[in-house]
Amino acid sequence: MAETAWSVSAYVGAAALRSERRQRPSSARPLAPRARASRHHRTIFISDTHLGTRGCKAELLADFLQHNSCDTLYLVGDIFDGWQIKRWYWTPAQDQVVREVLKKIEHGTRVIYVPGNHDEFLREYVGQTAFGVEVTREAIHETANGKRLLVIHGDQFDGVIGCAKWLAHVGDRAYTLALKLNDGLHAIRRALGLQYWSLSAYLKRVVKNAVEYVSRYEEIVARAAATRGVDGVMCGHIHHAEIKMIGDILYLNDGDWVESCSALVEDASGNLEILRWANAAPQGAANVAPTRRQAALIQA
Ligand SMILES: [Mn+2]
Repeated sequence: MAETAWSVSAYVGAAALRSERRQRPSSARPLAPRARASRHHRTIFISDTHLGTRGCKAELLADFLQHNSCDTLYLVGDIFDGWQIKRWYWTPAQDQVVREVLKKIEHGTRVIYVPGNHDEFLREYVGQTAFGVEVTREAIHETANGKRLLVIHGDQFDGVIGCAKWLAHVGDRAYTLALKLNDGLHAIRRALGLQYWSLSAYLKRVVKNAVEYVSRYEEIVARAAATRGVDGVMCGHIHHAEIKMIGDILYLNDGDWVESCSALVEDASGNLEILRWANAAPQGAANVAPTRRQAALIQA
């Protein structure tokens, strides 16, 4: 495990150096110029990017990071996918994601990394800072309007929900297959000039079990947060972005970058919002839609 962790961090370092040299045009497809201005946030939360897999929507994520700056960036777990280490898949766009994060650090953004279950090898580094990234088991984030949020990835509740970890691995295989089909569909739709649409996200939405799973998960996380004396909880893991009150607890989930391509952001007043980046696909250069901001604002 330690060896795996070492090679991944070495790889990230090497990737950053290579990227440095790749400032000139290369064979890598450049991102289309964006028709949007950059936006600054007090805080950005992202998770479940699953870098190292085919499912990762790295071009969209790199584009999002380029167009959204922040004082603090929380990486809320499953950023790298260590479960896929034998089938490691890396692209120039994923390189660029790493480069965008390092660029943010250079520009003064504080980056806090809370490892999840797919990048649990990084939990060995809890309490340390690597490449300017602070690694921590969990964090307490205080919003601009004084709300205290417990920041966790959220996989620790899988057992309580009744899903063993080995079952999650089996699920991961099936899920990877669904994502492959999804990417094929994405390529066809792109060729037809249609907007990004997620098959796996759609399947999850229509499967009743998944819905029940999500609501049970949300309640369990909120209940656990209540015992910690915080105002809210910020997590990821289930790939389902959300902002809602559960009892007295503000439940926040920043979604993912394999299906929904969403982030949770906080403005200077402490307002929280889910940003969905999927409809601003770089590939749709001729027809750049404005970023759809969904799931509304909440006065936290
Ligand atoms: Mn997870």
